[in-house]
Amino acid sequence: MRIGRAAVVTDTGKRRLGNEDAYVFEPPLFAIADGMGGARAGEIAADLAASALEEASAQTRDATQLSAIIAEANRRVWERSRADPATAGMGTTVTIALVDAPAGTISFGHVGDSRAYRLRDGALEQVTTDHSLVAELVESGVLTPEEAERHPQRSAITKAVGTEPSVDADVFTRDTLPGDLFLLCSDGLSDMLSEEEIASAIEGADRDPEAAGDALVAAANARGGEDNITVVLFEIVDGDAAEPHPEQDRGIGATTVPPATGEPTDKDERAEASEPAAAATPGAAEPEPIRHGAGAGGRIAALALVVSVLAIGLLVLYLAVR
Ligand SMILES: [Mn+2]
Repeated sequence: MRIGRAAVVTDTGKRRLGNEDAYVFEPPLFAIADGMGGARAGEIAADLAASALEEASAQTRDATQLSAIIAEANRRVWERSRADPATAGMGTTVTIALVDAPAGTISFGHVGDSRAYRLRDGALEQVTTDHSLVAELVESGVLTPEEAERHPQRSAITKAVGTEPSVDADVFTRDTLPGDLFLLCSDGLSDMLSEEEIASAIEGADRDPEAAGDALVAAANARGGEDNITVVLFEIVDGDAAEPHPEQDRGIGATTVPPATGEPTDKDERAEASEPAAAATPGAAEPEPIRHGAGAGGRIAALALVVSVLAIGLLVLYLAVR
């Protein structure tokens, strides 16, 4: 078993001025990061995290290392935000897929609401669990999955890389089979398209990762392109594991709205991000939902939703006791 064709496509979408998504394309390690924070902070957070993962990728070969490399990404984003008030509160999602072709397994490291999907025999299965407010409300029965898809707070996440001194990532390993196709994506894709639409776009491109990536981005933009869209696709095929050779490696800057400030999209420019030596002061703040790409307004609105849900819960409890 080995990695077959692979591709990455990232696009600003139709509403945002800049692209705050980043990715890592270092087979057998693939990752995406969807940054959040005011001004350019989200982009800085995503780029800091992606460059930490990229640097570690050559030495990362099994699931036991994924927590440590996410912790390092967290440390860099957190320390930068402590040192630079303009970036205070910034953070990023991280979703990593690490392929162990000889073992026939893929390990995932995950924080936030970017997603990993597996397409097998035409069926798309979400592999990761969103760390989001609406996912928690669905889990507790407050919202149906359909209500969650349309919920105004659907971008509020409950866990991020870089917003706290440490982060507790989901790390798990799944089996894989020849013929599986894996997709990592930011919420700019999964908010715009249903799972059925994602599956049919990939099948419609004959499961070619490059064509499928283009089709997915085009479909998300046709639906409104409300957020940055990043997709990484790779297939698992039969063959000699000693010869993994993904055939495509590219990022597309096909933006409908060009970045207004000439923000860097080249991965090499991540090197510009300095690493502050300032010591982190541990803050004991409760995790609070954070909206991608939005400032305090989204966070406050999300917090208000949490408070109102708690209030309803207390009311129900009160009535039940009476
Ligand atoms: Mn996003």
